[in-house]
Amino acid sequence: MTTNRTFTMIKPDAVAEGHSGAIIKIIEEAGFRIVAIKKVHLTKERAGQFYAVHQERPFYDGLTTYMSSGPIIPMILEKDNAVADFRKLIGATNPAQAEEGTIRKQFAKSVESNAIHGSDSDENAKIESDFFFAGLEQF
Ligand code: DGI
Repeated sequence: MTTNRTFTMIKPDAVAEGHSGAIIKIIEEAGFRIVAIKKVHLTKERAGQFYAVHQERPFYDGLTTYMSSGPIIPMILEKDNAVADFRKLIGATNPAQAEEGTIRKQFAKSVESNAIHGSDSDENAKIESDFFFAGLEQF
């Protein structure tokens, strides 16, 4: 993958409440091209694998229960400076600290149910993209 790609997923609360279209519109209007997209429902075990880095944290059980509570929409996105620009577009993990105009400010309900994910490095973008998408899907 080039360094101009990042990985995102619209999380269960935002999908269930019908915000997927609005969120995708914001992402495209910010200049990101959708490279790959699908809708999946993770098991708690698969959600746990995705967030394995947090397995010792007190919020891990709640996080994996939440992430397996309904369908999500994973996507690979492409744009210059994709990782940093996308983190800026989604805003802080805790929506109470997210800036006006960010996706989390508009759609996140809490630090856990925070509407959307964005990779925090090029390396993780690649790992996370490969977690959800086969090579043939990443065009
Ligand atoms: O990259 P982010 O999603 O912004 O944040 P992260 O990678 O540090 O954490 C991954 C997810 O774990 C985050 O989107 C929500 C959850 N999380 C992180 N910190 C906390 C948390 N959940 C709770 N309840 N409390 C936390 O302090």
